[in-house]
Parts: sequence; C-alpha cells; structure tokens
Amino acid sequence: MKKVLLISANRMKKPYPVYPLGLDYVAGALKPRYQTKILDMNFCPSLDMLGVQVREYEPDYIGFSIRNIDNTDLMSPRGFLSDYQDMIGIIRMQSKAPLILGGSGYTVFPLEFFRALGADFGVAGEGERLSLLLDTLEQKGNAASIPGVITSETSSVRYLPWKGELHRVFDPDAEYTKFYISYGGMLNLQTKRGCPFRCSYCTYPHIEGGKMRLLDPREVAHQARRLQDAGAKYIFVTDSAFNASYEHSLQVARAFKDRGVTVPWGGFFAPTVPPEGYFQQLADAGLSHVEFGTESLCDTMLSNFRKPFAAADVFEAHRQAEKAGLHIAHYFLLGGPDENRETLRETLEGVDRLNRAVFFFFCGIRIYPHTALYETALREGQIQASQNLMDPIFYRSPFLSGPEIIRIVETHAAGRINWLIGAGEGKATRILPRLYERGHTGPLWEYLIA
Ligand code: B12
Ligand code: SF4
Repeated sequence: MKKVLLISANRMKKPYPVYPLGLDYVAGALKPRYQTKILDMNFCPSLDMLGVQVREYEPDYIGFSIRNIDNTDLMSPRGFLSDYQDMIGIIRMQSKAPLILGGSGYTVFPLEFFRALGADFGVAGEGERLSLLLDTLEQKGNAASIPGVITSETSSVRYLPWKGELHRVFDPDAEYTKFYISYGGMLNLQTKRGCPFRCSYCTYPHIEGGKMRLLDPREVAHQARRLQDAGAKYIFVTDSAFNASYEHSLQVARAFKDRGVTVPWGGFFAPTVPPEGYFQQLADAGLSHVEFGTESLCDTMLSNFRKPFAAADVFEAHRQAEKAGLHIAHYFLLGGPDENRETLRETLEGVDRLNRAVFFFFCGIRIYPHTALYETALREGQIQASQNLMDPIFYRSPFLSGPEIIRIVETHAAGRINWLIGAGEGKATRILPRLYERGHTGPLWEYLIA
C-alpha cells in the first residue's frame, strides 16, 4: 500500500496551539486505500527531527498543510512563508516523493504558495480531493483536469465544494493528540461546512463554500464523545458561525446531551437574534464560551461590512447569552470602509453597554482576494490587480488612520483588562501560555472578564 505523510506545518502557539483537524479529514478520505501518518510541527521539536521523520517513513507522497499565512496583526505583523520554505528545504533533502500543498491558508493564495514553495501539486479547497489526485497520479492520469488541483500549468483555480462523504480519522493515542490534551486540553470538531453569509472582508465562504453542508448531529456527538473519552477538557467547534442554522445547532446540542458529552465547548457565533431560550438550551448541553463576530456597533459600518445583523441585534444576542450564564467575547474589526471618528465613537460607546464580556479589537482589516473588500480596495486604488497580497495589506479608511484608531481605542479602554487591542502579542497572549503551563484548560479569555 502506498504511504502518504501528512505534515501540519503550523507552529503558531498563540493564543494556543490548534489541533490539526483538517488532516484528520484528509486522512479519512485516503483510508483505507493509502497508509497515512500525520506529522504535527506543533509537536515536532526541531527541523532536524522533521528530516528524520520524513527519512524514516519513506513516503510515496507528502501532503503539506498550510493553515496560517501570517498572524494577521497590523501592529506586529509576522508572515510564515519563510518558515514553510525552511521546512520544505529539509523535506526535499530527505525525500523525492511528490509534495502536495493544501489547507485553509493555502486555499486563499494557491498559486502564490505553489510558486513560492516549489511544490509539485496543490489542492485548493477541501482536501478530500487529495484522494482523487493520488488515484489519478497512480493511474498516470491527467492531474491538471481535477477541479481545484494546481499543477505547474495552472493559471487560474476553480473548484466546487466537495460533494462526497466526509470521514474524520481521530487517533486518541497519537503523541500529538496527547500534546494538545496536556497543554490547554483543547480539541476541536466541525458540525458543518460553509457559511451562507457574505461579509465583505471574509474568506470563509471561499474556503469552505457559500452553502451550509450539515453533518449528522449524531455523528458529530459521537465525535465529541470520542474527544472527551480521549481526555479533551474543552472542545472548540470550528464552524464559521455555529448558529448559522439555529435548527441544526440545537440538534447538535441535543445529540451532545444524549451521547453524554459533558466537557465544556464553544465556538464562533453571529450575533443575530436567537429564538427565545436558544442559548439556555445550548448551555444546558455544555456550551460555555460564545465568541461573537460582532465587528462594529455602528449600523452604517455593519451594513458596509454586509453583516447579517444590526447593532440592536447584537445587544439582544448578548443579553440572551449573558442570561444563560455563558462566557462571552466580542470581536471587532475597526478601520473598514468609511470608518470615521463618529462611527468609531458609536462602536466604543456601544461596547461600554455590553456587560461581562471580553472584547478583542483588530485595528486594520487584512485584504483578501475573493472578497467584496478586495474590490473596494481595488476601486479606491489601495491595491493593484497585479499585487501579491500574501504580504499582508490592510485596508485603510480614508477618514481615520490605523495609529489614530489604536490611540482612540486605547484611550477609551483606559487600561481595562478585558479590552484587548491587536491580535498577536497583546495582553492575553502574554498571559495565556503561563496559565496553560500551570495546567489551566480551555480558551481562558474568561479570566479577563472584570
Ligand atoms: C476555527 C478557526 C480558528 C480557531 C481554532 C480553534 C481550534 N481549537 O481549532 C481560533 C480562534 C483559535 C483561530 C485562531 C487563529 N486563526 Co483561525 N480559523 C479558524 C477557521 C474558522 C476554521 C479552521 C478549521 O478548523 N477548519 C475545519 C477543518 C476541517 O478545515 P481545514 O483545516 O481548512 O482543512 C480542510 C482543507 O483546508 C484541506 N486541507 C487541510 N490541510 C490539508 C493538507 C493537504 C495536503 C491537502 C491536500 C488539503 C488540506 O482539507 C481539510 C478538509 O477538507 C479558519 C477559517 C476557515 N473557515 O477555514 C480560520 C483561519 C484558519 N484562521 C486564520 C488565522 C489568521 C488565525 C490566527 C493567526 C488569528 C490570530 N491572529 O490570532 C490564529 C492562529 C492560531 C494558531 N495557533 O494557529 C486564517 C489563516 C489564514 C491567514 N490569514 O493566515 C483563517 C483561514 C481565517 C482567515 N482569516 O482567512 N482560528
Ligand atoms: S464573517 Fe462570519 S458570518 Fe460573515 S461570511 Fe465570514 S464566517 Fe460567515
């Protein structure tokens, strides 16, 4: 049987190390026809060890998973391309196996990564398609004809969401699984793929598809139970927006209860108005943390962002989540199209009215291809069509500069510990590693709530 080594290249440990869920699905699509092994660089101690593992496994194919492009932090930007180049340099010294790229970050810049890393193939979008690529290569077929597969001849990338089955292979005994359990205790799962909304700056519908594909709630609960039995102390639901289907998310919660899932869990939510009692029902099924993608509390900005809610909805969603006793975080994106002193003031004064929560402020919005913000930035001459956006470019409001926004938010925050400004090196990311090392579990941002 041919052997496939699947390497998770992510080594970012902030805000905490993230279990390489995507590779469980890729391995699930390859089994039983291919033998697979997952090598997680979060757990691999050095580049030398990477070389040793590649040499010893003697793979026929190597899959290289690219999750993060950069830390998406305007205040202290850090790109990961050179890290990946170093890893691939070592891999190439130890193996002649075809190297295939994939992953969510890869999907945003498939041609750029392909060229910069000198890969043999790439798979944009869902990695289940790797099975088609390998079968085609085995049969000496034409790989370039598979939608989403990138070869040296590809000049534009087109693909549709994967219509076949989804299988996750989870190994509770793998060393890397034990690493996540011992450090923060967080494992993750998915209940659906795709997001039906079209927020102007967001890549998720491009990465996962613009239609929801719902997984069977009983199967999701079965997975959650396996994570719990393996020792998970917290489960992160990685869906773009867990409540994008109220009905399905409630079915998942009920299935969790039926299956005896007792570990706390959380995920991303859109602050749309939920049916009465929604958050209480989720809380009864173990939901403990709600992360709202709020972005602004000014209706003009929310409509500029094409968000599926207005500021009043955010307050109502917050009220219900608070009533259910949940830990709440709101994420804000400042500096979008038409942001000015007035819109910013409205948002900050709105934040003052949200009780008992943590607020993450991202100042400056990363411009990604395949988004409406990209078109706006192009029209406004902030970027050129030929520009390589892998080197992060942040949208600039013509009315308010990035440093000005940061200054206004910092002044308004007046040192409040639950106001976190900037992504990468902020207060939380300095505090959290220490808490994990002392054995605390979960996302832990709730410790910042005053
Ligand atoms: C959930 C999530 C988080 C959670 C993760 C929690 C957890 N414990 O899992 C949290 C909030 C912690 C988080 C943090 C960050 N995140 Co995040 N996150 C996501 C999200 C929404 C889903 C990722 C996921 O798990 N998907 C589910 C799995 C099943 O899918 P997948 O991994 O993509 O794998 C599939 C395919 O990609 C492919 N595939 C994967 N690997 C491979 C390999 C091969 C060879 C092949 C062929 C295919 C393949 O097949 C898989 C199955 O179909 C994505 C956006 C998105 N919708 O994808 C952003 C995303 C991955 N995050 C992103 C970023 C930037 C970050 C942060 C750096 C933000 C920050 N500044 O703090 C941090 C980094 C954290 C870290 N330590 O790495 C970016 C990465 C791109 C970029 N700009 O760099 C994304 C893409 C969002 C975006 N802005 O576009 N994130
Ligand atoms: S921001 Fe959230 S709700 Fe909007 S398109 Fe992206 S994932 Fe969907």
